[in-house]
Amino acid sequence: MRRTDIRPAATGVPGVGRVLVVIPTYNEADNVGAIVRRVRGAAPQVEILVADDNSPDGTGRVAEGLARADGHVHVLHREGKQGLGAAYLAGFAWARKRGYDAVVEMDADGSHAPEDLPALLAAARHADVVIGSRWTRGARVLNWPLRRLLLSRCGNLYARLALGMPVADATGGYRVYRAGVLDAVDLESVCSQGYSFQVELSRLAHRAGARIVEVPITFAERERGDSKMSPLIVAEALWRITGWAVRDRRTAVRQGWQGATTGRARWP
Ligand SMILES: Nc1nc2c(ncn2[C@@H]2O[C@H](COP(=O)(O)OP(=O)(O)OP(=O)(O)O)[C@@H](O)[C@H]2O)c(=O)[nH]1
Ligand SMILES: [Mg+2]
Repeated sequence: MRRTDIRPAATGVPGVGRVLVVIPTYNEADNVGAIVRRVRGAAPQVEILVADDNSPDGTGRVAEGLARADGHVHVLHREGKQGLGAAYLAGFAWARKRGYDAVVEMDADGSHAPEDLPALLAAARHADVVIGSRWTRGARVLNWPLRRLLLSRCGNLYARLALGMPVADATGGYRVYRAGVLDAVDLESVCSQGYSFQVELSRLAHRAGARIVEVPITFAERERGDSKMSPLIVAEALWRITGWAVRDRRTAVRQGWQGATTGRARWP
């Protein structure tokens, strides 16, 4: 395949800078081409990194073809399936090493509409973290079975109450992180593998004093390929959120309530 565009995204996104959309993939060969094309169409200034965990269905090879044809597309080949959290951390490290000003998280399966990306990037001009939210006014969730709706609503309610974060969709995985917030939080301390990765990053950003805003999105159930969602992933989220809540309360008691509520830092 011929590379049609080898120019770097010189100007980036006004008010935000150079943006890298990280798309983690595991067995998404039927989806990766469409999502990359849609991102390129919706936000031509951004670059894309497909972070593939050596998918047995050949997603990595498909992504290589896309990268050969388009200089805005890159591929990170990882050795094997290590979970969503590990793939994102590797993508963040890749972006920080190359000096991107913002990193976007986006699923490969089409649930996160690239057409919503300009609205998220516009909000990022005045925020450190932008969450594409399924649970704020104006959002739509299409074709999700009742059990998934309930799981997401209950999971978010629990996360909000347990961790005291003013975030409606702390489990959502469609986000923009400005580089400053990624530098400010201790990414080395992140231990989540599945869904709880999103909650853990929300918590770390909130505790660092980040400005977090939520933008309503249209979220749609995947049409092709298999979900990697499992009871183990749900269980991990439950026990990690509970563990952080217990730890936060112990710390608050140790420091005294006053100190704990006024002690949040913000980087320069
Ligand atoms: N690199 C990598 N990507 C992963 C891994 N697990 C999931 N993904 C990707 O992460 C994204 C989200 O995974 P999904 O299976 O869609 O999970 P989900 O959206 O919670 O589940 P569904 O609602 O059923 O689609 C997709 O792009 C997956 O291919 C992993 O272990 N490694
Ligand atoms: Mg999905």
